[in-house]
Amino acid sequence: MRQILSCYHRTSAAASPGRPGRLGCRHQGLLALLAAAAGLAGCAAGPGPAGLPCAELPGAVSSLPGLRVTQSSAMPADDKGHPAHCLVQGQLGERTGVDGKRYAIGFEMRLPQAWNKRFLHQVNGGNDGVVKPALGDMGVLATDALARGFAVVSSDSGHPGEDPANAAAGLARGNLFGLDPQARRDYGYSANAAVWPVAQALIQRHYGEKPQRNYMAGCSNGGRHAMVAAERYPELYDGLLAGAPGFNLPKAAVQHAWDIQSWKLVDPDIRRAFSPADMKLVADQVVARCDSLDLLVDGIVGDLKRCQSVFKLADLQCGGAKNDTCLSATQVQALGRSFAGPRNSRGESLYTDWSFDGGIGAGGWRSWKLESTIPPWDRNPIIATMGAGSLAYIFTTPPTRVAGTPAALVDYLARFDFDRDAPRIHATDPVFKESAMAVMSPPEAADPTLAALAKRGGKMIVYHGSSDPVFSVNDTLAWAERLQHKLGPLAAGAVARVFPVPGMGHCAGGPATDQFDALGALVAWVEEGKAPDRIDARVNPGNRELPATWSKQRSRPLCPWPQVARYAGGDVEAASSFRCATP
Ligand SMILES: [Ca+2]
Repeated sequence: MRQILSCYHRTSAAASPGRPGRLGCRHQGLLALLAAAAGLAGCAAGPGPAGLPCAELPGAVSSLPGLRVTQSSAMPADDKGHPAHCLVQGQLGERTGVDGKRYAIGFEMRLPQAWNKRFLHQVNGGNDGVVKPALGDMGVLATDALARGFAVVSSDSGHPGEDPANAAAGLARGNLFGLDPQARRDYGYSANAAVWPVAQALIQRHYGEKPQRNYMAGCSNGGRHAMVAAERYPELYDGLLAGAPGFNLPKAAVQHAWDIQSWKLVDPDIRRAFSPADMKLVADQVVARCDSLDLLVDGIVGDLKRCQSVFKLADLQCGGAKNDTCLSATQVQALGRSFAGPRNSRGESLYTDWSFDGGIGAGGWRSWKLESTIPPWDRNPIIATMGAGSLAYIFTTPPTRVAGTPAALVDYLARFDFDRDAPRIHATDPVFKESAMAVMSPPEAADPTLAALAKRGGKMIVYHGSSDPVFSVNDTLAWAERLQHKLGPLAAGAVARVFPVPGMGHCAGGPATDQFDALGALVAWVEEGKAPDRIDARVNPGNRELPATWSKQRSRPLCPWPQVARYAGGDVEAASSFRCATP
């Protein structure tokens, strides 16, 4: 790989006389290691002309071992703001797993003609397994990264999604790759290290120079990827954007089993444990009790932390029979149990607790916690078992085989034993030499320093919906507090800032100002040294879950934890009337 990069280096220098290459020796050594990890070796096709057109890119990288480009097409500008670009698709590191199945890292890269000289490594949600379009669309951004001129790469993290045979059996989301340890590792972290140098090679071949800045961005599992990369591959990225980071994903899957068992205290059919009206009642009560803690009654719980000691779930318990204005005693018990988080019989926490916030009555919360469908959509009953297959196949060692029917998946979660089964997310065996937690989490998650990222001047922005039902905002805020405690608030804030989004669910949605330019804020921080003291956010006017009393133009600053938005006078619908302050 050292040779490969020398080739690119020479190519670049030949194309741009007088512009010195920026590839340092330290980088070469690192990339050689990464290339070795990715199974790449040897030299590319040799020095060639820089700025190769799209059609010539496959030939230019064809001798990279392990890389097979399947398509390279010039794409026209579209009506969604995307510029004309070169679309490259391919497979990397094709191999046979210990389960006898074929694996490869599928990827695509989009290289815009009008390039802003930045690279964005898009990391995706769910269980991966799908090469999502490399657009750099985060859900909270009005303009995606490709439309901004980034060269964007996206991958499936090394495994296929739906296996037709599994889909026929009703098993959701292609979890069977968890039977292969390399596929687990690729999903956890190593696919990103394999894709990065390929993306760099395509950029250098297409533009004749390497990117001036490298970024990574994603939400949910993608946010997890970014937090993992910040620790495992800090040399590769100048800036990382981590939305709703599921950096303890196996633990969050344990929570899923805990939730199912909690809801079953109320009703064997978990959909009926809480009606939409019941959850709206809870959310309304949270807002009623906590809205004013941030000193402005505006339907937003800005002071999330104080809210947790002020809001009392037990206040909602019916004095007599259950009716529309209260919860049954069992409902109060079940919801309290869920929000307290999973524990084993010794009382040890197995994940984290959760925050009561104004968005927990929203449809997204319900969909993840109580009521959702799994494929095949037309045949399965509505039921929330999205994490069951993941917990069974990917996050326990050895993998647990469960039937793919909704009933079997619910049964697996309902029988999950928090003493016997939960420790298996930390377990290893001769085949799976890394535990699921080791594969999926940042190595220093429990004691973060971000030392290597900070040393090179890298930056990370994290955002997280306060009503996220999938990954608890409390887990992310506790991580921020550990970092601040470890480094001191100033040093911590110089490398990473965490922005809770009041009312927002998982990655977007809910009664929230969920549209904000976190990517632009990251670029300004990395490239201009403008640290994000606030990120102004606005509502999506088409969001049907916005309270009727809110302006469709409402905006608010998102504030770096532990600060909260304080009203400072003026239009209550405008972010400019607020400042971030420590409560
Ligand atoms: Ca308020």
